[in-house]
Amino acid sequence: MALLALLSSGPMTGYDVGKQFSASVGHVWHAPDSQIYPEMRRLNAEGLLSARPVPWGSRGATKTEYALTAEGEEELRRWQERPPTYVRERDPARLRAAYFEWAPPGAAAAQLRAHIAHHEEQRLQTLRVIDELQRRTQPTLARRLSRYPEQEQERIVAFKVFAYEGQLARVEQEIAWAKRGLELLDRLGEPEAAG
Ligand code: VNL
Repeated sequence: MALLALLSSGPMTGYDVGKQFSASVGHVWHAPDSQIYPEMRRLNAEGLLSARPVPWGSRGATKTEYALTAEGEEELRRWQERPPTYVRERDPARLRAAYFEWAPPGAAAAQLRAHIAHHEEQRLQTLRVIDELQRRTQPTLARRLSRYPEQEQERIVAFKVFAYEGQLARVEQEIAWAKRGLELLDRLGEPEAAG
């Protein structure tokens, strides 16, 4: 569905799909190139994407350009009607934290500081993405907006920003949680040496 959503911004070559995916929808739905290309072929075989050769360079070579079909658009609408599915919790940071009594001296605090550093980085990236979207300078979004009249553009931007605000709230919560963990470790101190 992330690929169909990306292609709803306009037709693009397989190469551009790979590039634009990671710079747009890939921020909320990560997929490696190794998954993208087979999936494009599958969506094409299912009739949700069309593929056509377009000229490439001056030597008569071609590259494949993919476009969302009418069935692909219908699939996007059906997807928006389906209830979301939720996966059961599998969180490596929470799992490790639940058993910090096994952490050698300093290891639990180091885990939490790494957790904070990772999410501080994610937070900055998310803020950069939100800024690009609000300025409408992000290339995929700019291209998408060019296909819509002005009065529809505002809600298209607002929905993208809304999604990243959810991501922002989550990373900020992770930072706050890990900071509370550092305080907890301070309060509890190191265990007595065994034996
Ligand atoms: C789009 C552009 C989507 C930039 C994004 O994330 C993004 C888009 C969902 O127009 O499809 O960051």
